[in-house]
Amino acid sequence: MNNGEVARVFQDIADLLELKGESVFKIRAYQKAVRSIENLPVELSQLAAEGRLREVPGIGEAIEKKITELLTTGRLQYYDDLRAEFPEGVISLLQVPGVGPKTAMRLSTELGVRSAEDLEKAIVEGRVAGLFRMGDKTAENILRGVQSMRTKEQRIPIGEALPLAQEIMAALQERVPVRNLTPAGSLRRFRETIGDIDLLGTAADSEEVLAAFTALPLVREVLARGATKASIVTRGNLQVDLRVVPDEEYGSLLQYFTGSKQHNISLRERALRQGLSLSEYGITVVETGQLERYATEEAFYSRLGLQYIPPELREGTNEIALAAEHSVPEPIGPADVRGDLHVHSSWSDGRDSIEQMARAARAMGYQYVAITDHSKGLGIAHGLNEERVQEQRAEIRRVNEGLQGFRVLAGIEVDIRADGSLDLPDEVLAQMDVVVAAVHSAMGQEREKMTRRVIRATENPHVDIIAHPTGRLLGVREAMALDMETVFQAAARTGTVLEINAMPDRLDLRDVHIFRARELGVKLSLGTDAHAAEHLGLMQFGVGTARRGWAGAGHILNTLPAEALLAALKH
Ligand code: DGT
Ligand code: CA
Ligand code: CA
Repeated sequence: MNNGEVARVFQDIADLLELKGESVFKIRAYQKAVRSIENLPVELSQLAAEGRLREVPGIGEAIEKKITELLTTGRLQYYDDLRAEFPEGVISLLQVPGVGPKTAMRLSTELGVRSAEDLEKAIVEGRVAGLFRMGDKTAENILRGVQSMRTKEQRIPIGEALPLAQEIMAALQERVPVRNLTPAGSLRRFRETIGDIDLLGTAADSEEVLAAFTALPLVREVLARGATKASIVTRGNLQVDLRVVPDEEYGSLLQYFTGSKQHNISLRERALRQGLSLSEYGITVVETGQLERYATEEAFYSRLGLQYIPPELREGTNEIALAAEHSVPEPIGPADVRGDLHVHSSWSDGRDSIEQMARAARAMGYQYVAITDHSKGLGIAHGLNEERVQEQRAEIRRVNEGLQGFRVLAGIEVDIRADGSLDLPDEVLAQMDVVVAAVHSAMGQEREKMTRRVIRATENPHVDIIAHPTGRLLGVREAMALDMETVFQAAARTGTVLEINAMPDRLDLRDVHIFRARELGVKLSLGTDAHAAEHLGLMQFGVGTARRGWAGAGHILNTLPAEALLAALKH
């Protein structure tokens, strides 16, 4: 069983305990374990083998036992017994927004509903409305929940969601006067995949904005439209929610709908201890019932005695405790990046010339760019052999002469062969400004072999950076079997930099890896892996991911000026 499967089991257990009406305390313990496991950069099986499960926050003796049983037998007696107490499918009903434990039990026992599809059918046939005193309205809410769940089932990569959100915002701005239009939800937090797009804005006339929104050409279906919010489904089958309020309420609204849900729950618990209650409308003083509205998030957090928390950090780990001590770390921002360290040209499989890539990088405000074309082993990518590397270096010298205040670094993306040796001789690598090494073949090797292979590459004195270290492609290819903890240790020991690849289908290292690598003192870099000039702008996805890993400018090598960067590399 992998971590995701184990987390799933504990999530089910938490849900079933909720159905059973067990103590919040007990339920929380499982939820905490779920979050902890989901964010774990190492496989549980590995920790179990090393007897280190208890080091994971949220894993105590009881949960350790259950994990061990799951890992060794693939089953859990406690889970099976618990499930047997409830009708089949009742857990899946709990996943539907708007369906709580009581409703789920009634739907299941009284109507025999077993799944979200069953539920939708029962609503349409009017059977659900008959079940509740509130009648139609409750059924309608649940139906919306089922529909929103259906579109959310396929999460889309942020690389698709962000441009779509930008397109919608631009179209809206063309049509109606709307201010402060911005993404909220997982998109603002820069999660790698997005369930639905949440947009917020302010306007004097919110109805006018919502009318324009629901009439946009890309709308396939309008799910709901009220005075301050509307939900649509796009032709691409993605749900988009828009909320529009007056300026004075913007901060409260933005805070609430940025989430994450877990962050908001923790925040609400803290507020309650201060006699305050939180909602999308603002902060209510419980004693007096007085509602305070907030125009900015800064003012909102400040009212709770907290430092402002950047959206990418709002995942409900320990950001609130740090904000209370005013010690939330300052994450890296887009303006901190001074150059791109992973860029291809038409010398291998890129589209544009070295000069075109350099000029585009300079236009972005960068001070340098590393041209890192593939090495010869990658035949399909027209990888460079020894002679072409020399010719390319001459071309880079020529381009540099024509560019003032900007530097093209002579790099290479050298292939790490199946045995961990490199595809170009050390003498050639020694001449380069930047050597990026990466695995492109035999990606199915078993864990130990793959780990040894990558570590061998880090031990090469010329290898500065390991690119896209895990090789995963979002929704296409799983990460290679790698013992990341050992890779991080090797990188720290050898002074090898690990890349945060900014291509939105890679985002590799990913957020939790960045977090752990940083803790172990690993140096990191950002690279877009651009194969054309317009890809240089993908850096924003790398920066967002770095922020989710709590990386500051000081953790990322290419926030340094060129000379300092070269001095910080291995050779
Ligand atoms: P997604 O859409 O699955 O990628 O993730 P989010 O985080 O965008 O979630 P979404 O769209 O369901 O809701 C947007 C935000 O609204 C969420 O991050 C926090 C807030 N929110 C939603 N449901 C709840 C809730 O039940 N309680 C609280 N406190 N906040 C919620
Ligand atoms: Ca969302
Ligand atoms: Ca939403």
